[in-house]
Amino acid sequence: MSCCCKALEKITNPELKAWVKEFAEHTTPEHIVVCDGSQEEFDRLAEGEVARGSWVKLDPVKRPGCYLVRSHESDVARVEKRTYICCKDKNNAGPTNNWMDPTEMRKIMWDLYAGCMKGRTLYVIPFSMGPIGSPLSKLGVELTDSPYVVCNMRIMTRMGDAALDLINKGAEYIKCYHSVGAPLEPGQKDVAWPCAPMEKKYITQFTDPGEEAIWSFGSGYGGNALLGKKCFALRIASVLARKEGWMAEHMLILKLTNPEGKSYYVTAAFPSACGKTNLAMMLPTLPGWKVETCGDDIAWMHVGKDGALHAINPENGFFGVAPGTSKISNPNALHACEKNTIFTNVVLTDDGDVWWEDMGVPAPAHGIDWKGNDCYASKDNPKKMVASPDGTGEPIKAAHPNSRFTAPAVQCPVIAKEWEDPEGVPVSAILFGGRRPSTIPLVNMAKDWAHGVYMGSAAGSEVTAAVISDQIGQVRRDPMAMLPFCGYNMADYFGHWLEMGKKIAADKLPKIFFVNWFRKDADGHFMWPGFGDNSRVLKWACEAIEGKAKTKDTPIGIMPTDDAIDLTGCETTPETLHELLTVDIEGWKKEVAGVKESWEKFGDRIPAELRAKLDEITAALNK
Ligand code: TSX
Ligand code: MN
Repeated sequence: MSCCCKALEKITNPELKAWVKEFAEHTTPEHIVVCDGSQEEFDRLAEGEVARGSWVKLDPVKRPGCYLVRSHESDVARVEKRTYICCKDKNNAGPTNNWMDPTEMRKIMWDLYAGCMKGRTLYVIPFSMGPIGSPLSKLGVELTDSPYVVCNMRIMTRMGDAALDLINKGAEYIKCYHSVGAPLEPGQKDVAWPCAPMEKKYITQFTDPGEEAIWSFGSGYGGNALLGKKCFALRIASVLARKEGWMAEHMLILKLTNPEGKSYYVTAAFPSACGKTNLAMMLPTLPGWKVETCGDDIAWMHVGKDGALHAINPENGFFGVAPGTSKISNPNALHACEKNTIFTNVVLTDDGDVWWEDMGVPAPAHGIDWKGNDCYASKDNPKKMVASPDGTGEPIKAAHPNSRFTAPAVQCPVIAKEWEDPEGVPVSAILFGGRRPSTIPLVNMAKDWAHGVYMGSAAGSEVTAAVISDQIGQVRRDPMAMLPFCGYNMADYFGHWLEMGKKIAADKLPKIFFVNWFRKDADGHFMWPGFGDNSRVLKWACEAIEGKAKTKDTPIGIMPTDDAIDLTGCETTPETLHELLTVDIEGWKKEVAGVKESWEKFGDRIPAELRAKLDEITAALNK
């Protein structure tokens, strides 16, 4: 790099320019590009990756504007072990986060960044989380040496000139540092997916007031590298939200409209593998009901002038798990990724299309699996692929279980017209949930806000295929589905939730529900059909919001009576529904004890008001 003045001329904010120059001088890239966010820029970068043999352009008729990318086999998911919250006081990170002293971490990572962009291009990505210019949006600038990151950020955020304009005019922004950590020596041939070994990977959030920043090194994948998403919109935003009096949550946002035409906005937080994206785009089986999507992963919520809680989706696209996405589970997601989509680690078919497990279409006769190897339709099981050309042998996972589609939100056929409303949508209901094969009923409404916060703190999923077999059947607690994403002490986060309940107008407090689509019977069969039939539960929730639902008061909350859930046209029998709505008192005593145990690591930092809720439920169960 000779002089970067020309490349940086679009940056008129002197502070931003100085920062980019400093990082460029330290990382020594060959070129610097300030990204404008245009389609031409996306096409140029994508075609560059195709030309060098890294990406594959998919069939322009079947998948216009789409690409397939295969990551390195070691770089396929978020790396929680390598994710740190860095603040002066370790207690502010809390017992659920990895912590390191900020000065120590800056030293380690600054050394790693030295010369790390040699032979590469430094891309400057200005972006907005949330609609450009919305009072609820936040700006960031990611510096990266990965064209994959640039192209994904263009889909997942509002990236480019409009965001840079705001920053040039002096708007605040979060500095996001990223490198794949794979410098190129002169003449050295690049690999398809550059990244660093695990022990050099770091995903770091600096969270002390005024020092909020993200430093990421060594990984090019998803949440490790697309820094607007988990690092900014959840970890950093949760810290800013507490400071500024709002909420940054791991929640979908949906718009539900009843047959009378009345709409409700619902947010929902579930641990991974509970089908959040599916619920966000659901096709209700109840006639006349409609679900439209505002977001599938993150909600930023503020108390509006009207006293109600307003939610915006800070993202611009979906970074969805591909396997399991089918015409049955989520036809709208399939439509969203028909064009202009980046597929990562799925199967490439011979006709230039993609395939993954449980896509709902038979496996292709031949394909290239996520590792780049040939794979073949299984003779025994047309839904699976095998490594052997004769179609025999054990099925393989031809698409990686964490393979993804990155698709623009506007391509979702049921995107709500309000999804980009700069004021956000007023939230009427908040759902928590998890995969709980026993004990937890189909639906249960909190008696008040604090009880709802208790419910959120108790969320989690039962461990199914744990490596450690003695964990099977245990609940892995994932409070508010924020365990990997809360940027500060989770006990303080519960306290912030309680505080927010006091800021929202009493008559506009969202009702809080705990749902469980995953109850199993003695034979291990799912008892609730789930998917579009979840609209039956949402219908009851709307009636409860209106104060018109048939309810029963129970020790654990307010539940539907057996006849309160509309089963018209549903395969579920009244007997099964009765079981799904029965409180298992003994099971619940164990459940509450489990929640209490999960709080132990927080010591006396758990808010007294929350402890009181647990004691209240315990007392009611023992009556
Ligand atoms: O996404 C799911 N949802 C929410 C949908 C709006 N899934 C998939 C979870 C993995 C990401 C579900 N799986 C749901 C659900 O409500 N419920 C279940 C469990 C289940 C699976 C299959 C059937 C019934 C329930 N039935 C048949 O396979 C025929
Ligand atoms: Mn998520």
